[in-house]
Order: sequence, then structure tokens, then C-alpha cells
Amino acid sequence: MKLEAVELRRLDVPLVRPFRTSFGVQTHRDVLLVRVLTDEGEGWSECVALADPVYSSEYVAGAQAVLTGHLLPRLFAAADLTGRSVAPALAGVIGHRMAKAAVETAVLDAELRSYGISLARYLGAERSHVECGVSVGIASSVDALLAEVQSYVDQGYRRIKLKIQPGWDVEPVRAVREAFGPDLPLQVDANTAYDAATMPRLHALEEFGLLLIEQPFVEEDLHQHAVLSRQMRTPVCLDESIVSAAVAADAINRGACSIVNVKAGRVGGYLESVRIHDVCAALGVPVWCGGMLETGLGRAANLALAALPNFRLVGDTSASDRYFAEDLTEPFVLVDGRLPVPTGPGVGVDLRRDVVTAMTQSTETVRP
Ligand code: SMG
Ligand code: MG
Repeated sequence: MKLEAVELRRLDVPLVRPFRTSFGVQTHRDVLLVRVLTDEGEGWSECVALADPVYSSEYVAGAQAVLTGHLLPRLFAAADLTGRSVAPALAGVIGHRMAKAAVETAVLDAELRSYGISLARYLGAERSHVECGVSVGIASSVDALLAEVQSYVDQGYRRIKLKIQPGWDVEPVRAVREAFGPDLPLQVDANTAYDAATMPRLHALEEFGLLLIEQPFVEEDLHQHAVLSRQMRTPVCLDESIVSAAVAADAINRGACSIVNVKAGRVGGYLESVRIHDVCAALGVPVWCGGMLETGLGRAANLALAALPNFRLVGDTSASDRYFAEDLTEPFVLVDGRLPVPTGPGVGVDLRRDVVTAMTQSTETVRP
């Protein structure tokens, strides 16, 4: 394919409720949509960077700047563009994985639409439906948390993940365990909020039979995760630390984690995600699909990935109404705790242009 133009569209999409984590509160999703126009047709994707650099160093305005200034010029220069040729063409730019993932996914979408095959099939998906969990933010009180968890249990979610931080950990986890019993699949995510001084609070979670503890320490500190992994029976899972298949293999070999959260944006795209899936499978480590509050466009691609065989734990791919009153695509609706894997060409969903237009804040078109 030949890349002819790229449209970068910024949207302001309100969330149905604030989502509080150890690094801040999200009330809106500042979404960057990437539309590639090629001689074979167009493709779309969503960049998962947040408005501020608080989950990782990337943020939406930075992603847009690196796309226009550094990534897209390299792709315009590429003679024979395919999804697989994007990462090598961009390798000269260090980092900026979320921006790279967004453009790679849009190119893949265009390419696969031109062949008429789905992303799920292209990646090697083996399931038609994906079991869904839900990530529950830090609440204003334990009672408010229990009410929120109850509503998700009633909707059929198959696993609950609680966001924790020092001071919001043992008490809410104990309350959820006592209210919902030992059989509720339950895990926690600290988003790097702990350190050596607060580590005893993590040990205190051992008695609650959690499926895993996700990313307790800063992303660079594999050693501290390895120490905790040795000390606890509860598995340690890494999210922020795992930025590539090489890092995944290293973290597992050092004993820093026994489970991996895969997010395509964090690792530079769906192709690197499949490599992580494969290296983890080879090392006997299960993976699960994380989420970045994606709209239906990003969710569709995540469901394709989550349908691969080593995605053996329930992930954070929740239904549209968990996030948005109005999604950018036809809403994903939970049925029996599962979502369907899209089967149409490319990512397999289409944008509702009227909704996209109504939420658009700015549009920039980049040409060679
Ligand atoms: O998409 O359901 C979702 C959000 C899942 O908790 C979630 N994501 O660290 O895993 C994580 C967080 C990062 C994003 S918080 C805005
Ligand atoms: Mg996480």
C-alpha cells in the first residue's frame, strides 16, 4: 500500500462515572482517532494514551506531535506499506509505543479490509467470544464500592478487579470478600503505588485468595517485584513494566511475575502483543488483555487479541455501557458475561460518524 494522508481527530468522550486510580481521576476520555488513507482504502484506530502522562510517559498531545513530526513522515516515505512493515519503518524513533501502536493498527485495519479478513483471524484468534471482567476504581467509601461491585456482578461480569493504593487496600478487599464470598474471582491493581515501606500492606492481602496483584511497584523495578513474588503465594502480574516481548521474557526469567497483562498500546501494537503472547506461552505464563478505557474501536481490536489461546485469564474488556453512555461504534453488550469477537474485515467495527462528529474537538490532516 501507499500512504496518502492521515487524519488525526481529537474527541472528548464523557465517561459514565469518574474512574479513580492511584494516579488520578478520569472523567472524560480524550480520544485520538487515527485514520489512514491509502491507495487500497482507509483504516482506523484509536490511540490509548491518556490526556496526561500519569499512567506512562505518553499523553495524547505528545502522541499527536510525535505522529505528525516523526512517525508519519517515515511512513509516507515507505514504498510498500503493510501492517508488518510499520514497526521496522518506525524503529529509529525511540519509545512512543502508544503512538506507534495506533498507526500500526490503522494500517493493519486498511490492509486487512483490502483482503477481506478479520484482525482476529489474522492474529490467530481461536475463540468466538471472550469472557469479561471489570476494573473498579477507588471509591468514595466502602459502601459505595460494594454497591458498584454488586451492580457489575448482577450484570454478569466474570471477574472483578479493584484498584488499590496504600490506605485503600486491605479494608476494601476484605469488605468485598466478606460481601461476595470466596468464589468471586477477585484481583487488585496498584498502578505502581507501593514501595518497600508499604510492602507489608501487600502481604496483608494474602489471606483474601486474590487471583493476582497487578503492578505494585514502579515500572523499572523488576527486582522489587521478584522479591514480592518469592514472598507471596498470590501471583504477581505486571502491566506498566512490560513494554515488549523481550522485557516480558526477562521479567519472567527473573521471577518478577508469573502472569502478564497485555495492552497493545503499551507494547507498540498488536503484532508485538502476539509476540508477548507467544513468549509467555513458551514459558508457561498465562496472559490476559488489559484495557485503557477504549471506545468500541479499540475494544474491537482488544477482543480479537483476547481470543488467542494463551489469554487464559479473564481480562478488562468490559461492555460499552461500563464506560460510555454513547460509544463511537455500535455498543458492545455483555451476554452471559461475554462479548463477541468481531468477525468483519479489519478490526470489524464501523464508527458512527454522527457520534464521532458531535464529539470531535479538532481534526488535523497530515500529508507527505
Ligand atoms: O479499560 O476497563 C478498562 C480500564 C482497565 O484498569 C484499567 N486500566 O492499569 O490496568 C490499568 C488501567 C489503566 C488505565 S486507567 C485510566
Ligand atoms: Mg494495570
